[in-house]
Amino acid sequence: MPTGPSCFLSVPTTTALPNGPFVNAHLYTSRYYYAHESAHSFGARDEYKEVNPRTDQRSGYLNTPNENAYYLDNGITPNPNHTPSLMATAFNYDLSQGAIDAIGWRDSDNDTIPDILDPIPLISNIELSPVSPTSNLDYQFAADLMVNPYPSDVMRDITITGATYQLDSGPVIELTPNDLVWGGYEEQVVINLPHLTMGEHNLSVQVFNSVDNTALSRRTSM
Ligand SMILES: [Ca+2]
Ligand SMILES: [Ca+2]
Ligand SMILES: [Ca+2]
Repeated sequence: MPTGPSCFLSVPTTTALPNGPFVNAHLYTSRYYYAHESAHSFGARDEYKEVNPRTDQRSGYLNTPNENAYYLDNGITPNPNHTPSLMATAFNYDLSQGAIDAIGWRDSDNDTIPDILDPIPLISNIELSPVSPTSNLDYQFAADLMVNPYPSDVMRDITITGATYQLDSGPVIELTPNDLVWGGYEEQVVINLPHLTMGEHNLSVQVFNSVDNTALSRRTSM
């Protein structure tokens, strides 16, 4: 609630839980306050002076900064770019860019899928190691494949749907996850690469997620 006395002193009050699901309002509350509090329900933060908002405060599924906060990161200097907005100014319905980002209305790659539904998967912990100390040309690799949710647990329905690897210029081979079933938030793979020739080898691992985004990771070694 962006003006006058604090939310908790004015009557009737309107409040909302950050990221929802509830808005507390009164039958005769202005539609402006419903809009303001609803934005909180979707992750937007207050931007008005009285609650000392700072531009370094992050929120929403995309964990984006409160760009239109009244104060800069230090909490003392007024933000020169601060403008009237839904989250700052009573009866103003303009969403600042900070609020738009927090709500998730951002499409960084312009493919019409908003960022919150369009993350790139991650490949981590690719390890190449001899199968045993006595078989130094028999290698195996292991990798962790995971969805890349922005730092929030609000939405977790994007999954890993598959992965491939390619050794040097050989064929692209589909991987099977250790638990045999794709479709988790995280999957692990371990593949044996027996009887490699001496010298340098290139290993590529590609992973796919359920929104058709892929990540490719290359490793040269051995
Ligand atoms: Ca997109
Ligand atoms: Ca995309
Ligand atoms: Ca699995």
